[in-house]
Amino acid sequence: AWGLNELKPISKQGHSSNLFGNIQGATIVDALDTLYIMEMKEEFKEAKEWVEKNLDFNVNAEISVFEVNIRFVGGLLSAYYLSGDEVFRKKAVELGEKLLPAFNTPTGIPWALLNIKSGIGRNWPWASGGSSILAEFGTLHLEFVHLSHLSGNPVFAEKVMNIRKVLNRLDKPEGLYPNYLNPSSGQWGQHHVSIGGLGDSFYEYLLKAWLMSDKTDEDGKKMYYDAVQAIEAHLIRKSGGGLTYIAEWKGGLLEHKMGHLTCFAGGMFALGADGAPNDKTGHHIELGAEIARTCHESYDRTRMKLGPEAFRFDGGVEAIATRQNEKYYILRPEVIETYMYMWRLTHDPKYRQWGWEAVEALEKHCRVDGGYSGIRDVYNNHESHDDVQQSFFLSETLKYLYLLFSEDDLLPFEHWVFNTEAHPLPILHKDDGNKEENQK
Ligand code: DMJ
Repeated sequence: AWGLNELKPISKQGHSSNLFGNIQGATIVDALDTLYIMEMKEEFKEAKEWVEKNLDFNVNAEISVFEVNIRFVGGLLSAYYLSGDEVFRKKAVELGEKLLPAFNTPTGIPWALLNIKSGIGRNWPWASGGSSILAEFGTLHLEFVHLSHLSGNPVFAEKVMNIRKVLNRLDKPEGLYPNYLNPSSGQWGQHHVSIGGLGDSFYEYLLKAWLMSDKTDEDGKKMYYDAVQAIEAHLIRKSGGGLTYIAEWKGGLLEHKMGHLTCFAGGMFALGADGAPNDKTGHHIELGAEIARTCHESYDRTRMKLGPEAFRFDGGVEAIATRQNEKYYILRPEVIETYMYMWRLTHDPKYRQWGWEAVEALEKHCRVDGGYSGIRDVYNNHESHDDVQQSFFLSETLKYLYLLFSEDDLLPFEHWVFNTEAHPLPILHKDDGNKEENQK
């Protein structure tokens, strides 16, 4: 599968997902920084040579703006900041320029899908009345600020600052941000709110935008802590058995379900604890710890000790998937990501123990001849493999595990923030335009 997007580790072929159109090389680009951090020098060199010779954005491809941004732009930016190799900076900026036509909408809220040859955009046909998705247009900020920083062209930062402006003008139901926003009318679509799929990394990027700005982005800070307050009031609940979970909100009604994707929020709450207003630092750490515990329970209550895609707190169950189509595990990182943040911020050894349980389960159930595969039902006695190794397994799951068992001075939080695909980006220090300092 070398040079293709993803790997089918059982059939040992390439796997192509329509998220990347016919841009190729998702796994190579997503894994560059992981190779670098793990000191896999030969492999990094080979991957760099592939990028130099073959990574091509002059293709007729309809791509997901969000996926290409977090995996390709994010991957290239991190590879540049870690290695200093110019090719990665050039390719990141070239790709960023290709994404700019996505913002040609009446409000400047970008389309979800873009043909990078014609510059024509559109939205997912299933998204509420032609809406753009909160977690998609809200997860461009970190990369686009860095694109402006590295290219000297302010246009990238202007595009994402405009998204902020549009959001700030809108009324928020109960202080919450719906998952759908129409890019033509500038109005919300359906009032569905989620800290998992469709919403998740929007909240993550508010906090990280503030951290990445060396805590100068006061707007990002306020939006983040206000949002957390509304989330606590309306979405966070405790089960009868004492497990804290984050429910989904549909027009005021709660669905007592939590996605694997939502488990990243434990790490986010802990990362944001330090800046929490009104002496709430301890409370935010505690919230992170409770989410980590709940997500660990979702793993521990399966036969394979790997968590399902979504688990419920209703109908007499707690932290268990009840629907067949929610029982799969596709090598996602969010639970391990939260263990890594909790470990770094508390040094409670249980997070390393929980991480090690996940390592053992991955080796036992997901390891196959040609790599690692997702599992169709984590409650079953026997593995039914989906034969896909998602590119985020190398960029996120393995990187966060590696960091969980490394010293804190490997990519220290004082200098780096991780984009939502675990690509580290340096904090832009206010007193220092000097890139070398930022690269520490
Ligand atoms: C990744 O692409 C990113 O972590 C994204 O934020 C959510 N989905 C996958 C991993 O589950």
